[in-house]
Amino acid sequence: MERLSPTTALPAHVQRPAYDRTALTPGIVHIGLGAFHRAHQAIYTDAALAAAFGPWGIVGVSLRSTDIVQEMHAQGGLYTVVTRDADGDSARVVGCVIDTLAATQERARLLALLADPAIRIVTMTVSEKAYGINPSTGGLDPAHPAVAADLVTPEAPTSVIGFLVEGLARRRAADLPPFTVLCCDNLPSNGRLVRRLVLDMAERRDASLAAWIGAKGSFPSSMVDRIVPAATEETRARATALLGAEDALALESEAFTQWVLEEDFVDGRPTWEAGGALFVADVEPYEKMKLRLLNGSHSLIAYLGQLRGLDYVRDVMAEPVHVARVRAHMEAAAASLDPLPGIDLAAYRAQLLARFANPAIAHRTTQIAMDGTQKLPQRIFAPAVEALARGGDADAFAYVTALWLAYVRRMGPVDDPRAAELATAASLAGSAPFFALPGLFPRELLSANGWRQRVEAHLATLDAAGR
Ligand code: CS2
Repeated sequence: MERLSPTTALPAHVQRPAYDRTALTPGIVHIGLGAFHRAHQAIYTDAALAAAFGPWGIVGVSLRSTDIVQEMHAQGGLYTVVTRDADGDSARVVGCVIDTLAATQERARLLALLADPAIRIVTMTVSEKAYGINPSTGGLDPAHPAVAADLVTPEAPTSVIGFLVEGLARRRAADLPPFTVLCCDNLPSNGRLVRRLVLDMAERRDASLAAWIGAKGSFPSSMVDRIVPAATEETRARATALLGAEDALALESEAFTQWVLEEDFVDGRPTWEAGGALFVADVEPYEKMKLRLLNGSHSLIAYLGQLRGLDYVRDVMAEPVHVARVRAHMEAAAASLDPLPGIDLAAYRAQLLARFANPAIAHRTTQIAMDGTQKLPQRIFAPAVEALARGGDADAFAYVTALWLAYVRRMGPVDDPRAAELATAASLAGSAPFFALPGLFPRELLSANGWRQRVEAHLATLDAAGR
């Protein structure tokens, strides 16, 4: 069968780029070419280009893998997103990723692009662990392997922050304005966080560079949301059936999508609102809502599922006793939030329950369970601290923590950048070795009256149940 390419004659029911792709020139570098970016930001960009065409083609960068780059080249940058919900499947071919490159093989080309005045925005989805955050300080961790390497040879970067800093240094040297740095990962105040990391690395090489970035740079925060499971053979088979052509890069996603951004761009942006993006003055309340209600519940579901042998989120949601747990968690998470004008939290929560239960979406609990040390601080520990400060018992958060510890103990070694430390902690008796891991648990939780005991009590119940 034919492979999807720009010359494929697509069936009428397949949505396709509604603009002249051959006239599109690069304006955005995106770092992290995973499924999420391709089913989220790229779709907003396609919608923006259809509504108001402009020089906003995306150059997609893969930091580590080279396979995705080869596949993208083979399909002329095109790929399909199949949206799956109760109304059935629909396919959309996305066209705005006009070039791709592998950072490990084409570092010089990437650095040249970052210094090209045509590139006005650099976006990223590289996952929580790639930023090199020191959990104790919230600043840059100079011991993170890629960060450590970049501090020695900043002109030959390997880390995402290293590329941003070297790119900005080259622009300053060329007397160009900086590019806007737009983080699209599930981190709290993600713009401010990345700004701090960039300034931290810049400061270590040249204080005047840090001052320039501090004065001229912009780092809007953004909240991103769409459930996009890792693609499988079935995903590709479904896309092939809809397209009548083979697509090695096909993805599937739920219909729901949300993007909330701060309006703070140095030098313009695509009209992403055409795809439904919301521009607001302060993204933080939206981020908190999403991290605590969606992602926090997701972590609960993932560890419950892992301990009970349930492979998919929808399997966990098929059991009323687990749904009751999810509801109780959402109740506690919602109580940790300030009211958000215009947002009906009860409706948001009801919608989340339906999204998690979507029978057409096969979202693996293993995928969400990974990297717990990078995810739980903002999803579980931060709301726990605030709940305690408001006089609550933060028991719901103690429960998820216990599930995670039970998961690490029983299913280890787990997929986590701190896997070795977790394995050591798991080999020792009790939960104390976990609580002693540097920078993981906020001090307020460790010193809170009775919270650790709650975790231990839940853990004892889980151990007694043997599952
Ligand atoms: C998930 C997220 O893998 C995870 O940790 O919680 O990827 C989640 O699916 C997205 O944030 C949804 O927007």
